[in-house]
Amino acid sequence: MLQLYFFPMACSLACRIALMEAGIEADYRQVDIFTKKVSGSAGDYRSIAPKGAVPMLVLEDGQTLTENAAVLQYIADLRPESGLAPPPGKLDRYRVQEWLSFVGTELHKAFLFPMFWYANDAAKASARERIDGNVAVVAAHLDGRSFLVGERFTVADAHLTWALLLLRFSGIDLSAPSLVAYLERVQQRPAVRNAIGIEMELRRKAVA
Ligand SMILES: N[C@@H](CCC(=O)N[C@@H](CS)C(=O)NCC(=O)O)C(=O)O
Repeated sequence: MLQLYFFPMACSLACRIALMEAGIEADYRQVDIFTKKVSGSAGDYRSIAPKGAVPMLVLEDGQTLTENAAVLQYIADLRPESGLAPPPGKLDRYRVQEWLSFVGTELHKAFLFPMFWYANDAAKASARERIDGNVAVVAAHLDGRSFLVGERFTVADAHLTWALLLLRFSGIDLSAPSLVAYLERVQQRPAVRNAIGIEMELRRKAVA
């Protein structure tokens, strides 16, 4: 069985959403990304995951895969019929990769790390200044569209859903009608709603 190393409501949520959308059972292993402790184990997470970050997927043969963009596409390709990623070679596959990269770099790292990880005030101010422009790019793209790419929910939507939830939590203005409608639409999906519900509960316990 696949194993997903995750921290509740961290970016690994996108992988849980993708697994649940694909109907793939997995063994979920909770990591404290601050102390690097894995629940139920005495060892240091970095001994199996040198980057120390989630998500990490352990494949059936024991190999590990990291980086949301790669893990999400791997999950999608396990169930091509799910439509979670268009087939390799199609332009829309590159569109999904384009959005995975944008979410992972311009929404996630460019904003959330300076805000939450030991940054000084100047770094925080600069990240805040930049994020509105990047959010506007997403809002304009979603205007008149149901999903980021094509007519179906893809792993790029799983990644964006997580990023928007974190941006909203951080007080970023997501009031553009296309973003409001998008967040409502994706959270009507049972897999998305269940994945978020599970992780919110685990997060509450983790910080209690
Ligand atoms: N580039 C990686 C970033 C992963 C990442 O930053 N994960 C965060 C949680 S959202 C983490 O585990 N941080 C702990 C750390 O970097 O020490 C990806 O896209 O998967």
